[in-house]
Amino acid sequence: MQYVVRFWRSALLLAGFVFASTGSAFAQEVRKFNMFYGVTPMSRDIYDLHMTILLICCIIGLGVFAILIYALINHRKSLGVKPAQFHEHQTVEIVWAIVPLVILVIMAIPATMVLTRMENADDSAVTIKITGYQWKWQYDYLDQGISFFSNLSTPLAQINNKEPKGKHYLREVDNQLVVPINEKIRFLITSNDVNHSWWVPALGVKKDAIPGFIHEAWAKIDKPGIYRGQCAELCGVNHGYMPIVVKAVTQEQFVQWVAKQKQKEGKATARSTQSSTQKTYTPDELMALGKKNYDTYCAACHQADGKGIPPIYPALRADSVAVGGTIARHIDIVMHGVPGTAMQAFDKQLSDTQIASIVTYERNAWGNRTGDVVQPATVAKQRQKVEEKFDAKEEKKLKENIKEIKKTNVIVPQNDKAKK
Ligand code: HEC
Ligand SMILES: [Cu+2]
Repeated sequence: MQYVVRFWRSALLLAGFVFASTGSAFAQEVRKFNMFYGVTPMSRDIYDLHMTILLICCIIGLGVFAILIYALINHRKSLGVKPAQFHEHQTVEIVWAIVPLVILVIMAIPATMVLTRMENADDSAVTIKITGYQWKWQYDYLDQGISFFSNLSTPLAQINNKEPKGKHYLREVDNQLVVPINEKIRFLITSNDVNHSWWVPALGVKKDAIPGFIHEAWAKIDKPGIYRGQCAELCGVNHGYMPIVVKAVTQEQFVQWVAKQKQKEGKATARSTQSSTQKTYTPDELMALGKKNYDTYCAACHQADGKGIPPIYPALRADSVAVGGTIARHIDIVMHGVPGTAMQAFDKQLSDTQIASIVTYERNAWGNRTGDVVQPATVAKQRQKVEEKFDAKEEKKLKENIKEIKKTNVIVPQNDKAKK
C-alpha cells in the first residue's frame, strides 16, 4: 500500500511540475508538438477535449504501470511468492468490466458535447460553399454572390529548386478566402472530382470534400489574421499543391472587400465583351503572359515543359490539338474541358486575355512552332458564338415541341382555333 501512496504522490508532483512550468522555454518547446489552441471556439473545444482525454489516458497508463511494476518487484519468484488464483472470482470480474465502462462513459460525455456543437451550424451570418478540384479550391459566397478560384501561387522555379524557397513555400495562394471575424461562418464543403479534405487547424475545421455530398462545418474567428491549411485527403499527384489561406478581417473591412470583389467580378464579365478584349497584344507580350498563366493553371497536369504525364495527362508538346488542330478547337477544349476527364472547363476560371495568352503560349512554346497568335477578341467571339449556338438550339427545340403538341392536339393554341 505504501508503494501506491508514494507512487501517486510522485505522479501528482510530476503532473504539477509540467503544468506549473507551462511558461518555461522547455514547456514551450514541448508544446510545439502538441495541437494548438486556434482562434475559434471550436478549435479550443477540440484542444480542451484532446487534453482531457490525454490526461485520463495518462492517469490510467501510470496507474496500470505502477501496479505492474509494484507486482514485478514485490511478487517476484526469487522471493518465493506463490501465484494467487483468481479463477471464477466474481467480484473481480464485475469490477474489471464496470470500471472501464464507467471510464468510457466519462470520456464520451465531453466528446459528445463537443461533437454536437461542431455539427451545429445554425444562425450563421455568412455561408461559403467550398469545392475541391484537382488541384485548387473554389469559394462561392452564397449570400454575396461572389465566386472565385484559389490556386497555389508558389512559383514553379521554387518547386524545381531553381530559386530559394520562400517563407510560405507551398502554403500561399493567389486568391485568399476572406472572412469577417466575430461572425458565424458556415462552410458547405463538396468536391468536383475526387475526394479532398478542407483542413485549417487554427479554425478547428477539417472536413472531407466528397463529390455528390455536401458536408457542413463552421467557424467563428475572434482574431484577425492569416490562417493556413492544406488539403488533407490524398487526391492525386499534386495533392500537396492545393493549400488553403484564410484571411480574417474586421466586419468593416469585409464589407469593403465584398464591394471591391463584386466590382472586380463585374469588370471581369464586362471584360469578356469589351475593353481589354479590344486590346491587341504583341506576340512577345502574349508569350510572357501565357507562360505565367500556363504555369499557374495548366502545368500541374501538362507539366511546365509541356511533356505531360502520359498516359493520364497528355503532352501538349507536338500535340494533335496544340499543333495539329485549329485554333478554334484548341480554345474550345480549354474553355469547355473534356467531360469525364481531369481536363476541366476553364471558361469561368479564366478571362479572355488569360485564355488567349495560354493558347498562344501552347502553340509556340517547347518547340511548338505554329506561329499562331491568338488575341483576346478571338476568344471573346468564340465565347459568344457558343452562347448563340446554344440559344438557337434551344429555340429550335422549343419550336419542335410546339409542333409536336399541335400534332397530337393535346392543347390547341387560341390563335389556331380562331383561324379555323
Ligand atoms: C487537372 C489536370 C489538368 C489541368 C489542370 C489541365 N488539363 Fe488539359 N488535359 C487534362 C487531361 C486529362 C486531358 C486529356 C483529356 C482527354 O482524355 O481527352 C487534357 C487535355 C488537354 C488538351 C487536349 C490535348 C489532346 O491532345 O487531346 C489541351 C489543349 C489542354 N488539355 C489544355 C489545357 C490548358 C490550356 C490548361 C490550363 C488552362 C489545362 N489543359 C489544364 C488534364 C488537365
Ligand atoms: Cu485535394
